[in-house]
Amino acid sequence: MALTFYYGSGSPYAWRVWLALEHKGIPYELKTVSFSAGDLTKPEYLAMNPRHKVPTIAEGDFSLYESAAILEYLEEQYSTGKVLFPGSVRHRATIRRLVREADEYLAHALERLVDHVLFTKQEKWDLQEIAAGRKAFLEELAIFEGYLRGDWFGVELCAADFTIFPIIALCLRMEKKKPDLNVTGALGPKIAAWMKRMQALPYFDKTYPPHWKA
Ligand SMILES: N[C@@H](CCC(=O)N[C@@H](CS)C(=O)NCC(=O)O)C(=O)O
Repeated sequence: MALTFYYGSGSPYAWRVWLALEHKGIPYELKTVSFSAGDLTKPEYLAMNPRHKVPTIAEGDFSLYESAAILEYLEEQYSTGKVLFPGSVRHRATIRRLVREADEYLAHALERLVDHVLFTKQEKWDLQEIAAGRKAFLEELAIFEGYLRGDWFGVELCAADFTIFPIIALCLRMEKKKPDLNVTGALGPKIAAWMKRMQALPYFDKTYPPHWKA
């Protein structure tokens, strides 16, 4: 049964799922929702996802939301030869820990900045709050810099890479609105080189948020 992927451009959580679908080579139908047109609060969407967020996947009458759970589902449901949780039991547990840490700490730090920079009008910016948010994000990034021992966050490219990359990419994207945020200049050397490896993945451009290309 064909998988439908409900996606919203710019969502780091939806981007994670898109990268995972492409990595595993799972066929899917992409449905891009419009935040501004209220697609997420339409009854048919709320029936699949009462939290009115992207991503959601659906296969017939089965639907699933929460990006971390979706990656686990894709891994168990689709044996394509490409895995999201490679390695030994301990390696796979470490990937799950990294996904959890990325959602619990790095994404929380990002969302604080998103609220203050993207979702607040420029004339109402609280520069002290933004500076504190930047500091908190960079402190988190330093921890993740320490976790990167090889080319990827796992023994191979894995769910943790697909989770962490979009979170950092959205933070860097905010520099378009506030250039002196300058998180790019504060990236550690290992994360900076890893981001280049992610950007070189054959399906990277396909998954790049469409409205960022404009
Ligand atoms: N924990 C969720 C977060 C999803 C999320 O926050 N999605 C945002 C976009 S980044 C959204 O759809 N927001 C729309 C809304 O809340 O109405 C996941 O990992 O899937």
